[in-house]
This record gives sequence, structure tokens and C-alpha cells, in this order.
Amino acid sequence: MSDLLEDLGKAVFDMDEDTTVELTEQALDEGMDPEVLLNDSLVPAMDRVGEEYENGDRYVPEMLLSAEAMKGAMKLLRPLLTESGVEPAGKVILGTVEGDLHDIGQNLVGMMIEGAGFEVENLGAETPVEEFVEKAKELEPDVVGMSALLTTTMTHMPEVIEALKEEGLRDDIKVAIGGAPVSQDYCEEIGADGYAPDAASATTLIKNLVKELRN
Ligand code: B1M
Repeated sequence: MSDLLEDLGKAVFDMDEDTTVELTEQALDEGMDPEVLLNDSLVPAMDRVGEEYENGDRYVPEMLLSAEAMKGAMKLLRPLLTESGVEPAGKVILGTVEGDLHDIGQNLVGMMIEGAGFEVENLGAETPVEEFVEKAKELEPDVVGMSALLTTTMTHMPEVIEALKEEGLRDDIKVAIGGAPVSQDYCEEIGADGYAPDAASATTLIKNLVKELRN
């Protein structure tokens, strides 16, 4: 790994937002690929943050400071990851489920999908079941995408699916799910249409779901 990628990951890990932003700017100025910055530096740094938390060597406020640093970098990467200039390939509503504050992964998924030419309505973190359904009624999306990072909040996913059914919307909308505690087994168990483990495969999944819907 280059020194710059290593320093950038270290800045996120060390909760240093200013240095994270400076190094991201520098890397982009030097022509580095935004996806390389994400996948080879920023995301692994957040994984190490999670490991430290899990081992009891880091507390929540420190986890949050690393998350803020990561978000600072993402602000710079966002326009580069989403520029595509093509007609919308479909419409997607995206949100992290009720009670769940984790929105970094979900935002990343949103950016990648936008970058693939989809119109994305990002409902953000802590999206209640009712809001998913209201927005689905209003915007008539092809796909509703849900993210959950906690085992205690992933249980809201089947509630959204049930509510979409009750409103008669389920036949016209595909449901995609993701997030660390979620799996393909869980996807099948709750009757979602697809699961993706990361942002890149989420883009492929959404493309395939829209194709299925239109065929
Ligand atoms: Co929290 N947290 N956190 N946290 N946090 C985790 C998730 C945890 C695994 C840490 C740990 O114990 N190792 C653990 C969950 C345990 C569990 O339930 N199994 C945990 C916990 C316990 C908590 C609190 C309960 C701690 C507390 O207060 N005691 C608390 C809960 C608050 C709440 O939500 N109500 C909490 C709080 C926080 C912060 C607020 C401090 C902060 C979030 C800030 C923010 O997002 N704005 C935070 C963070 C940063 C983390 C870790 C360290 C990093 C998460 C992250 O951003 N990863 C995390 C540990 C970890 O995951 N390594 C942890 C980077 C991101 C790019 O990956 O989100 O997985 P990820 O997204 C990926 C894929 O999952 C996938 O694609 C993304 C990109 O590749 N994906 C999808 C995600 N959504 C998708 C949707 C799709 C498809 C793919 O289709 C629609």
C-alpha cells in the first residue's frame, strides 16, 4: 500500500478529520482513483475501528469521531463517485431502518447506485417503517433499499416489507437489503428480493432487480 493510503487510513483511525480531509484532497490531486481511496484505505480503517470497539479498546465517542473523519473524506469523494451523466436507470429509495444511526455504509451504497445512473432518494438514518411506505407511495420507486447495522434493528426490515404488502405496493417494488448483520439467509427468511454484502455488489443487485421488474 502507498504511504498516502496508509496515512489516510491512520488519520481516520486516529479520529483526525482535518488530516483525513487534507490527505483525501492530496490523493485526488495526485490523480488517485476515489474507489481505491475508499476500498483500500477508508473502509479498512473503519473496520479496524470496529475491531477495537469490539475488543473494548475504544468507546462510542471515539468511534463517532472516526466516523466523522470518514464522512469528511466522503464529502469530497461523493461527486466523483456519482458523476455519470446518463438518464436515470431506475428509481431507488434508500434508508437505514428505525432506531439505527449507522449511515456511512448506506450513504456509500447510495453514492455507488447514483454513480451507476439511478435516481436515489436517500431517507437517511433512523427511517421509520411509515416513512419508507409513504415515500414509496409518493415516489413509486423500482427498489426500496434498507440498511441495518445492528442485530436489534434488522428486525424492522420485515416490518417494512409487510407494510408495503398491506398497502398493495409489493408487486411493483423490489426490496434490497444490506448491512453487516444481514445475510442471504435472512433475506430469504424475511421475503426480501435481494441481499448485497457491499456497495459494489449492491449496484449489481439493484440493476438486476430493476431488470427483473421490467421483464
Ligand atoms: Co456502531 N456498532 N454502534 N457506531 N459501529 C457497529 C455496527 C458494531 C458491529 C461494532 C462492534 O461491536 N464491533 C456494533 C453492532 C453489534 C451488533 O448489533 N451486532 C455497534 C454497536 C453495538 C453500536 C452501539 C449500540 C454502541 C453503543 O451505543 N453501545 C451504538 C448504536 C447506535 C444506534 O444506531 N442506535 C453505535 C453507534 C455508533 C456510532 C454512532 C458511534 C457510529 C456510527 C456513525 C454513523 O454511521 N453516522 C458507529 C460506527 C462507526 C460503527 C462501526 C465501527 C463502523 C460502521 C461503518 O460505518 N462501517 C461498526 C463496526 C464495523 O462495522 N466494523 C459499528 C463502514 C461501512 C462502509 O460499512 O456500514 O457495513 P457498512 O456498510 C457496507 C455493507 O454493510 C454494505 O455496503 C456498505 C459498503 O460496502 N451495506 C449494504 C450497507 N447497507 C447496505 C444496503 C444494501 C446493500 C449493501 O442494500 C440496500
